[in-house]
Amino acid sequence: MIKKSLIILTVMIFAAGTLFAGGAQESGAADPGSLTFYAGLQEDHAAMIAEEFEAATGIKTEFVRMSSGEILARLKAEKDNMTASVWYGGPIDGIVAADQEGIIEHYVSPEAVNIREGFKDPNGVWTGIYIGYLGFVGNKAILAEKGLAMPTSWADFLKPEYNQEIVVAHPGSSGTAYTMLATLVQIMGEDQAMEYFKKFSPQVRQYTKSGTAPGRMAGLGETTVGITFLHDAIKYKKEGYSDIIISAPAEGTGYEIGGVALLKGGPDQENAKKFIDWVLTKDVQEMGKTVGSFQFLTNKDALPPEEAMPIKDTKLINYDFQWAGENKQRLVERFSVETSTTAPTE
Ligand code: S7P
Repeated sequence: MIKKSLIILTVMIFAAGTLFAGGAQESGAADPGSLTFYAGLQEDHAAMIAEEFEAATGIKTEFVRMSSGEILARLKAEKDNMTASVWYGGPIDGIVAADQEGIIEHYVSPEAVNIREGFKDPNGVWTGIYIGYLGFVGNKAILAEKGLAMPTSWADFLKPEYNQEIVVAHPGSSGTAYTMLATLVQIMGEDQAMEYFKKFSPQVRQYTKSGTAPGRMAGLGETTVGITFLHDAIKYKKEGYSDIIISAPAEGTGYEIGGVALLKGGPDQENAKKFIDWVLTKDVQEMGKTVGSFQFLTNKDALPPEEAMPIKDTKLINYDFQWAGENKQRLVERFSVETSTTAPTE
């Protein structure tokens, strides 16, 4: 009798143990893990995306927002000990430059089939998530007070009346400002563009770290005019800075493809791929406008935000992203030397 009870007890303990082990295994297998991405787009956009991705997948998601030049510098420093797995947002020039350094893991997402031609790298170095046009922002009250017209050409910025009236980011830190630098080199040729910047730089009252700052500063009345991505100026105007006005240069302007890329050697590579696949979808691209991100979108089924319609016919140059990325470091160094400026750290 005792022997029989012992056998039954042993079987029960074993069964319970197996059940428990099974449960633990199940919850272990179900643990979706984590993800860290470096964000080159606006903080509120990155925060919303991190939250939504975590809600959709259970993957614990963190991000660090930096300007493009900062992301590139950080990735170079972390190359042998990567802490992030995805570069999300910011002009792809920076991603192309990172690829030259061997930092990018080429990844062609299955979702890339839904991205419009010309807005994805065939080898998976980057995939486009949005498109933004570079332009000018101004404060109409201050312009009126000073009797100044809103600039409508790159040439306007060299006029004496704009002396110390301009705020722009520095291409050493900012992807926006690098788009400006690469745009003018492509329009004028390198030597002439550098001559332009030598005359332009003394006109500048402040170089900021990020390319979004000039729009906000124009809205706050802290600068008369600035250079920025037009969608950022539209965002600030919509947030209530009603004196903001925008214009685009008559000579034509450059534009960004904001991209996403997988980082070589980063942790959580499978989660990183899931994230990349997810951000390329129509629904996720369309979420941008809920936080005031009014770029044009790259997914062929995604609807562009209404707010971007007034700038849809902006005259664009045929911007060469591969060339811009490959020449980024050299051009930034030359710009800094020719203008005797350095990128601000704050
Ligand atoms: O998210 C808005 C946006 O304009 O921010 C990026 C912009 O270049 C700011 O970054 P920087 O500080 O590097 O200039 C754009 O990619 C994006 O469209």
